[in-house]
Amino acid sequence: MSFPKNFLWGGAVAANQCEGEWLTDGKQPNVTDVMIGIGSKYPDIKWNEKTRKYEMALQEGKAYLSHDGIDFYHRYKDDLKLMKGMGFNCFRTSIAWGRIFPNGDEIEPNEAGLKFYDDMIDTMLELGMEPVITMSHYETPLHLLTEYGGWSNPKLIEFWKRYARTLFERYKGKVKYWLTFNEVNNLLKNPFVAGSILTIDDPKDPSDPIGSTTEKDKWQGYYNLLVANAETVKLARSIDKDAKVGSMMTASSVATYPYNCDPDNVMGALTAQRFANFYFTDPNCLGIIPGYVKRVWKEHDCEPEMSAEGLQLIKDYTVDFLSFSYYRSSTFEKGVTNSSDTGGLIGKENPYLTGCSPEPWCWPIDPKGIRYVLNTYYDRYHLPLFIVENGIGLDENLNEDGTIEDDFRMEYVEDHLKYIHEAILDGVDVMGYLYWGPIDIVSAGTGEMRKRYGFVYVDRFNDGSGTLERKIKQSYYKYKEIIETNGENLISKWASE
Ligand code: BGP
Repeated sequence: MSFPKNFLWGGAVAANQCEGEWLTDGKQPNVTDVMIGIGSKYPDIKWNEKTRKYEMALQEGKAYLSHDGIDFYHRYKDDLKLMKGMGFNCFRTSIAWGRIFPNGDEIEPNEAGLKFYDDMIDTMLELGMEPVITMSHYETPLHLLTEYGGWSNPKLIEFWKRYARTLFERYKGKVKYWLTFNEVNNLLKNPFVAGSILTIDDPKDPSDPIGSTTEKDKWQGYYNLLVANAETVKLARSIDKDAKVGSMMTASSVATYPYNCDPDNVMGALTAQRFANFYFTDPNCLGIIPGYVKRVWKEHDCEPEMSAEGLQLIKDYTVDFLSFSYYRSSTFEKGVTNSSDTGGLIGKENPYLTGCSPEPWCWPIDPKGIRYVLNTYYDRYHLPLFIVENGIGLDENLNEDGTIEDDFRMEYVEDHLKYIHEAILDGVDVMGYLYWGPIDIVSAGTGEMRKRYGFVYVDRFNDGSGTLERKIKQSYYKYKEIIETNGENLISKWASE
């Protein structure tokens, strides 16, 4: 059995990690713009630090490589041609909310920002690539945090609706696939990027009027984001009948395995899956707020303010499809706290997995986990599933002759496609596969350039130097062959193994 006929093959990036020109044509900072990156020029930030830090004001002498990105802002036409060169039939990027509503709370959109995306979307369509647009990829305008306290404030729902309406009206008939909030289920683990909500121990100015954020603020943000998601579906249906709206999750944590058959570990793994994933996917896909969430509200006295109208919206306007990122799996053992980063949860090391990405990132590699995720989601929701991120970050340098051999990357891709294919054989409706970072971009987790995902190399380094020249890696031709044959080359290879 083959990959489906109209399978969406392509790659995905995010505005804040590639565009640069972070304050051009009226744009104001978004939350990720104040996140400090890791760079060798900046000795106080260690290479092995895993997570970017942020300060509410920019710090002198610190690295913000994302402010210039890979200059996609000026080079997107050529970059998109390179993507088409691999045969992509779709391309995922985000619209930076702050280019359209710079502070988030304006009444009228910023025409210069819209114009920029008009051209970019038209370029994709001219090249025969379906645009897949993330409406907010960790890109809430910073002003909505400093002025309103982020998503804990219900006013953001109104601002969001204005933004969503603007996009749907402008790109009606052009953009068919919309993703609402990137990895929104990171809210509890990383409220700053996923919900522009500060937590109690976050660094901030003591005179900050927002004050400490409580559990209740997080859950209020949760409810507001659920309503905003439903409002988005409702708006899309009323404006563009052909548009499809999906929510977007980090799904690595669905593959949280019990460390062993100790019933506490089995239940613990389920609890981890619930509070890292299903607490968002159940309302987005089924229209219900699960009982285990309500139990937490009750026991910890943190029930958000809700309205009958909001709950009805959540019930009535569920998503058309579910999209997700998958990078790796994790384990649950009682007594071991699961931490997390952009790749998903981190638990006790799984002795059955042998590979991982290189130091200092060391993300375990588990291609079978993607079959588990696809089946788990499909059994639960029976909705089309869209893999919109999967890939591996490597520390790569050009050979003397200007080439890059990245067989390891292709092994990663092929192994994951093998288990995606298995899930398709299991009967799962898989819409497509988008490789994360098909061109080198700034890392979301560490803010560095050194962690390269691309099939296309970009000459830019952690100290900010580089010509920004693009160079094709060997994987480029291999991914092209997979797309050209709709995966048949791999299916024949697997059959002969
Ligand atoms: C996801 C994010 C992406 C991204 C990717 C890889 O969580 O949606 O923005 O960058 O992870 O993470 P990193 O860039 O930290 O390697």
